[in-house]
Amino acid sequence: EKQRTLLIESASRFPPPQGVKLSYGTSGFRADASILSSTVFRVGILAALRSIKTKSVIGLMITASHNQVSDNGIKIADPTGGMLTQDWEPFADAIANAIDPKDFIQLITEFVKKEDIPIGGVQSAEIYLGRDTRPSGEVLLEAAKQGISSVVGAVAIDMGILTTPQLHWMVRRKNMGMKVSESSYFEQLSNSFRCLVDLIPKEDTVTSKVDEKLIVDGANGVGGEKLEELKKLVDGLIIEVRNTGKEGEGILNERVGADFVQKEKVAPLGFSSNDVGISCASLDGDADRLVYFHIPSICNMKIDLVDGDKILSLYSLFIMEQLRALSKKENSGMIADYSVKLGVVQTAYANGASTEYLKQLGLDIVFTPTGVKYLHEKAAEYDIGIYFEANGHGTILFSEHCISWLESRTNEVSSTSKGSEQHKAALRLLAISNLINQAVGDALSGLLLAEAILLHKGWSIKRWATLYQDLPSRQLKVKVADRTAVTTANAETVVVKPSGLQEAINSETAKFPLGRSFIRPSGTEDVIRIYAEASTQEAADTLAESVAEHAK
Ligand code: NG1
Ligand code: ZN
Repeated sequence: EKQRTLLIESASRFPPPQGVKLSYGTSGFRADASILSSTVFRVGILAALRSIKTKSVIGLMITASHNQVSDNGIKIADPTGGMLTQDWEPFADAIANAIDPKDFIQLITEFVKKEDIPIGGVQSAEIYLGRDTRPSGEVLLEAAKQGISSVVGAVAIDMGILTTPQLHWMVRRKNMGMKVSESSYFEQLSNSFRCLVDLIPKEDTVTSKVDEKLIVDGANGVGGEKLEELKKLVDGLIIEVRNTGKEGEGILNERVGADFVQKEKVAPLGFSSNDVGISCASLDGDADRLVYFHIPSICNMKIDLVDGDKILSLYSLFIMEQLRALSKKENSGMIADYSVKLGVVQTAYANGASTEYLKQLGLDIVFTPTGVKYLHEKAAEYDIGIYFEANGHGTILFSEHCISWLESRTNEVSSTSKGSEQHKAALRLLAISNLINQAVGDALSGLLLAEAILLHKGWSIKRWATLYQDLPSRQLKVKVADRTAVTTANAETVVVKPSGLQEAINSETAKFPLGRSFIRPSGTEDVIRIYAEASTQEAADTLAESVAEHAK
């Protein structure tokens, strides 16, 4: 009863917006910040319930990633640091859209009963709150706190301004019983980076000139300022951060950031012809996406893009090399007694040339629908699962079994086999598992891993970019009244509804050599997205446009 009164009282301070329907989607709720207070308040309640139910710390991140600065959003980090379990998404949708306060209270009461959540019992709730640098973040943070404190026994802990992956990392680590702070995050990243660098064979002659420095576009968001912190702890890399979001540097995500760079294939603001030939990288607004690029010519600001697919390819190549070293018999007698199952997860947006390249490496490749939750889940089925979206969101997951096997490999070795190639390979894989974020894609840890591998291989970004040649591609979107009218199958590669549309796409695609095209409803915007690739840019453009005509 006390709980009921508390909820009614606090809910009355956050009336829901009229005439909008929100959906939890693949990245939580996102909308114009001005209409989000009630949603964030309600998600605060949900997070408290989730924390009581799972007897674990839950995370709430206030961010709208690469969206424009006037937008904001909220997403939930589950106990393992991953996305909210899909079975709770319908409840999230229901409470966010309940207009009548009575309906709202009833939804909660029913859900608590159905899920058997012991509110007011011995189990307390703890929620970590993080937010990006958006000005609307503070007001929304307050709404989240009020939502949390309207559940009896729930406590909100404000972790301050963070990247999305930092918050997920903290939730995961806390639930593993470890101490959590931002400095422990930076230490873990920089220590494991150093470990990888120390393991670079000294005798290897560097065949090509390694890039002297890396320029990083921080999208005028939270990632730039965090990278400034991290780089102080990292020896052996020269990193120049631009678009840090400091006064006068520019607007969040406006012609800057990983999303802009990957979609437009031009250099972000703040880069000029002085940067031709230099290795560059771009983060998105909450630093969970990373792409690399270099500007080949002073004539225009077109870039040679190293996207998520190519980052995935670099990681895969390096990990395969380590696994190969591990399975080699050496005099030490140490042999791999278990074969590590390595898998790669992509979506239909992966450039066809990347998939071809990975196949040639002999890798096991699987496709899932767009959305990190699908890729992550699939990657977790392997001993080592690498997933990336072309847009630069991805990470590498190591199974517990694989980690303990690697640990035993490194511990058991006799003094004679210390320093053997096998021993080093095991140490490298362990360092990667510590460096790369096991909760979600993380631009900062991803960047350090890419840099470590480039140093190891003595590769420049130009060498990396030539691993394979991307097929020309084009992405378009068309605004539609109801995006749910389109449904797809086979990891979004085939349209099921409306009927006849897939046949139309097939006949357009057949007109172009190496043609491939698909459409799907966006999970984050009211649009249908169109993707096309073909042997030339003109062909990809034409194909995308003609498919878009059919989608309208
Ligand atoms: P939607 O709007 O569903 O296409 C976009 C990205 C996803 C993912 C989500 C979450 C593309 C084509 N789509 O989803 O990959 O990152 O945002 O932020 O880049
Ligand atoms: Zn993001």
